[in-house]
Amino acid sequence: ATQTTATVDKAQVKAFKEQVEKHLRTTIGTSPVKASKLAWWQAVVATVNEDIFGRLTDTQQTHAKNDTRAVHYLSAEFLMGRLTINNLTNLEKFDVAREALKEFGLDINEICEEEPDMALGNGGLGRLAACFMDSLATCNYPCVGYGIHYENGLFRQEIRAGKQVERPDSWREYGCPWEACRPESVQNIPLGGYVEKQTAPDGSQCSVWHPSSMIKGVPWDIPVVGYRGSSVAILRLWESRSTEQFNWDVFNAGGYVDAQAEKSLAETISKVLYPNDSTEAGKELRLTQQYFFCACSLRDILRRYKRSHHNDFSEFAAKIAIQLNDTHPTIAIPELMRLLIDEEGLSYDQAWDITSKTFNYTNHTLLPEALEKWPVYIFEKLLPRHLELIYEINFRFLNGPVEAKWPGNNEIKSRLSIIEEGEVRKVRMANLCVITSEHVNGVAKIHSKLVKENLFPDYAQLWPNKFCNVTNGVTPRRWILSCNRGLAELYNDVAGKDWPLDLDKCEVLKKYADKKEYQDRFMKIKHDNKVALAKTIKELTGVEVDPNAMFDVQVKRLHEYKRQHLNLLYIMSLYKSLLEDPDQDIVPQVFIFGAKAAPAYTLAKDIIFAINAVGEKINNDLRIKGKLKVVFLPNYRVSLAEKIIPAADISEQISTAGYEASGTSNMKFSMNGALTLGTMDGANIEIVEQAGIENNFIFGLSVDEVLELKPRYNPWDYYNADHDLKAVVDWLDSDFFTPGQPGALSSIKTSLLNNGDPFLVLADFASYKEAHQRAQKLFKDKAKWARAAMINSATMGIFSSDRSIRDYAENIWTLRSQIVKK
Ligand code: 26W
Repeated sequence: ATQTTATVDKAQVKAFKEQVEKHLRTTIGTSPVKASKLAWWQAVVATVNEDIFGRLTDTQQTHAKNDTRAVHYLSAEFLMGRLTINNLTNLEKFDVAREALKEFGLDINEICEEEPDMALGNGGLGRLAACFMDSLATCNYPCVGYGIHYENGLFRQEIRAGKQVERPDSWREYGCPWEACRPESVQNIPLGGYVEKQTAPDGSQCSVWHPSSMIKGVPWDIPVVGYRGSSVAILRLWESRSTEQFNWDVFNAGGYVDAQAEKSLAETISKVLYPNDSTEAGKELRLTQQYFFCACSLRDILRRYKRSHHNDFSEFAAKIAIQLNDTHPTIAIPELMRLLIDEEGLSYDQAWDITSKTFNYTNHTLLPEALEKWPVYIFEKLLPRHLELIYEINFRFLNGPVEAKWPGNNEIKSRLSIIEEGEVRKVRMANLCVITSEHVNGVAKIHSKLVKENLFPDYAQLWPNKFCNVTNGVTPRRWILSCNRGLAELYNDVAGKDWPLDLDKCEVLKKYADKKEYQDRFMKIKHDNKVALAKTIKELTGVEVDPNAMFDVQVKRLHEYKRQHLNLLYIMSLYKSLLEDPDQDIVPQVFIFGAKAAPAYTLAKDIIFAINAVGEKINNDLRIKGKLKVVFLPNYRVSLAEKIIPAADISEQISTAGYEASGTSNMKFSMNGALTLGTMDGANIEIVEQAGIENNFIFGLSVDEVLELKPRYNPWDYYNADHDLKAVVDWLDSDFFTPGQPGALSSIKTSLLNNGDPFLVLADFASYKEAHQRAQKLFKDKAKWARAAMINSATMGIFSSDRSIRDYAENIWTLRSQIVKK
């Protein structure tokens, strides 16, 4: 966040100053002379909270009074990042706060650096949930976000000798001043034990669950402030604690001490976020986490519903919509069935009628290894009653709709079954979601098509209208207004001040895209952002980079399908050609990476090591005269993204076509005036539909071409046919980049040649190189580049998450926005 030139109301500054000083003394217990930066930050938050909590109460009272339908967004991840600048911005108090702190001799950006990121998510899916909360609040939709109050968020990444080292991230070690504990809404959640079959007097069978333990769920509320304070939504995160009767068996046997020791087990549940963003390890604790937060959330929803409807459940589906953010909260389905049948006394049919009208499911990935399947034996141990209900749902589905459509077809039945037969029988969570949900959506047009046609083709025949698309979006409040104040001011000038609420307004900038004055202003903003990033790069890595060079950025989780190694191979080939001809006239370039690897994903970690090793060599090679730099920024996270994205010239979006469901950083980069160098995958397709393919650098195989090539693909053909490619792949086997350690980078070569190059890196290499040449050529023409960058930024209106949320509200939730009364 940089300076704005807008004049600020003196009286407001004075009032803010007084509030901060008051909180510094009376809330934090210090004084302006001895306060640390952390204390100042805490006092600023306390000041902002005075505004927020009143609006929160207004919002909740309005919705309660009108008994409005609401959406409940269930997500195992919410990657909120920092909240201070965002909340100040949304309350339109940023400039006031900046001036007030300046009068204390403080720099607001420095003070706000004290805030730890709330990194309760892995990547795209978690950040999407956070953008959606911002849009739900801004668009005044009645909603609650439900998730887990992890004690440790995604690990902090350190780079030691080029390698990733994971460190715990205790984001609330010194308390989080935004959250409020709500002891009045604590829940008790049963777990384990066995199911007893009982025969009722009328001869019917019923099941009674005797759980073996009970866990306490403590809710922490984080207010989410809508833009211009329209409404304040709630993010409710559940923390697990032990109950006194945590383990009845042990307790009853007189095991007082043993039972105390077992306390830690209950408290383990919300301890740590699983750092995998693709492979599912099938860990018992992970299923327990999922069940724990879903069970707490459903009880919370039921409690609120019953406040106005008592035991009449006929209105339930009319009042409650639940969105499942991927399959992680699927267990909410049998849990709602169980609550309605076992606790509320409804019949199976009544419960199913309600449940199947309440849930919707968003799919975020086609990667087979990411589709959650839980071994039946884990269910038997932890959730025996839920397993019984899953069997019942499955039995009725297979013998009802499936038998009717495909009589006697056992092959189709085994494909559609919730249960996967095999040595270890498994529960397929995605199948349970599709069978139960009213709507199933993908997250970009191409992805939704693949979900329907390739992932669930049989279900699509059964229920063609169940499947739909909602293309992802990102909040322009955080991703332009808060993080790129220079660009925000430009938009204020050309589009008026309402563009953060209606991003389509930014399209007027297109009219100025040929005007030198505006091109210069646009590129000056970019340059200033690059100067600021260069400073950050120097601080974090010690590497000096020239802000006049082209900043080429790839920041995202490290995964083979995202192909950071394709980028690396290209850098090596560029370096090779510079060594061969150091005087060639190329645009100076800085390649910037940020990426965390799942701790057990060895090849991903090897790629991080390779980027650092190649970077080390290149950055210190005087022969190439600084024309090329490679930096790996450690610990990529939301707050770092806010510094990197506004400074990018090129946005690398180079996944194998068909593998990146949508991508969301691609949207943030374009909004901030970067040109996309990418494949026709995910939302890239829709981005170039808006901005023009001629204003970006598209390369590589298309989805159809990938599907066609894959079965007969042989990476050796490409390796043997392309001299340059062969040379750089072989370079990985030498000790050129890792002196004294030959073979330290060989695993990448092995995966590309001996393991069949599953993501077609070699097949796309030549095309990728050619796209880079186009980018270089355009970068030399400053006016043309500026024009393309401006058109990209100006045409991203549809990628506001407000549009996504309105799509959900209209097509999936049938939810109306509500005006909040003071
Ligand atoms: C191990 C369990 C697991 C599996 C998958 C954890 C997390 C996942 C996520 C689906 C990974 C993820 O974040 N997917 C991304 O979701 C974004 C938001 O829709 C999309 O933009 C990305 O393309 C997709 O990879």
